[in-house]
Amino acid sequence: MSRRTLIAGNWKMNTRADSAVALAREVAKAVGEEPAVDVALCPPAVYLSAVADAVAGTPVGVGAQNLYAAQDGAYTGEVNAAMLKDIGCHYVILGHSERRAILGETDAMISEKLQAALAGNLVPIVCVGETLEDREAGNTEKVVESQLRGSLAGLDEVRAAGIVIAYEPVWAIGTGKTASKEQAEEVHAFIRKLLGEMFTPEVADQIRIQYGGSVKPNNAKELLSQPNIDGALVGGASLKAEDFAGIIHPA
Ligand code: G2H
Repeated sequence: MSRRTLIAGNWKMNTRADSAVALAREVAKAVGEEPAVDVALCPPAVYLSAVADAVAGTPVGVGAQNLYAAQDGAYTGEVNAAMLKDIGCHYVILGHSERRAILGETDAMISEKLQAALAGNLVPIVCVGETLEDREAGNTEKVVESQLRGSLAGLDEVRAAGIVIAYEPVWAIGTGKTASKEQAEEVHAFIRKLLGEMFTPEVADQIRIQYGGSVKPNNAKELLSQPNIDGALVGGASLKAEDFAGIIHPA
């Protein structure tokens, strides 16, 4: 099974209206008309519309960094899947470790968001990953398994095939420390095996598993060459078009 690589830029809480549009245009230009990989930009929610307009007609997709799992109603400050779809989103990042740690998102909340994303025809990018403490205690697989089983609870096989998983070891996020290609591949292979048990091996074979955590132009190629690494979720290096382009088209 050949899975198409997905490189997504998670801008987190960065950029302003003008710099977001300028960055999106620069990325679209660098990506070209027929990239060999799928590319997505995930700006802050307030700039999604402007970024979607800036990349309209190009192969660059747009994704949100979060959603709220309810339909319209009295949920002050929240944005739902239908609204994201309405303004041109194709993807949505769910359960990023920063939201888990800072905003208290639980696997149960992420599984509700996942159902809402799929019902709204968005492609969810579900993030999992262990802390340094978990890794040093030898609990990486246990933690990742528990996050995956919890976050994907209630998901059926048909829909599972279309989701994206992002493995992001928390100790490698924004720290400049990247998992080695061997460390990353080991966990990606474990995730694929687990997905095979949760769904079927055929479904697991279709699910794209991105790596995230200090991905840069100088380490992207070796990470992306691993058999179970199907893309990257890029934070810091997605904020400069040149660096992001260097990950999309590794030298
Ligand atoms: C991990 C990643 C993007 P960075 O959070 O999701 O960020 O590449 O800055 O480590």
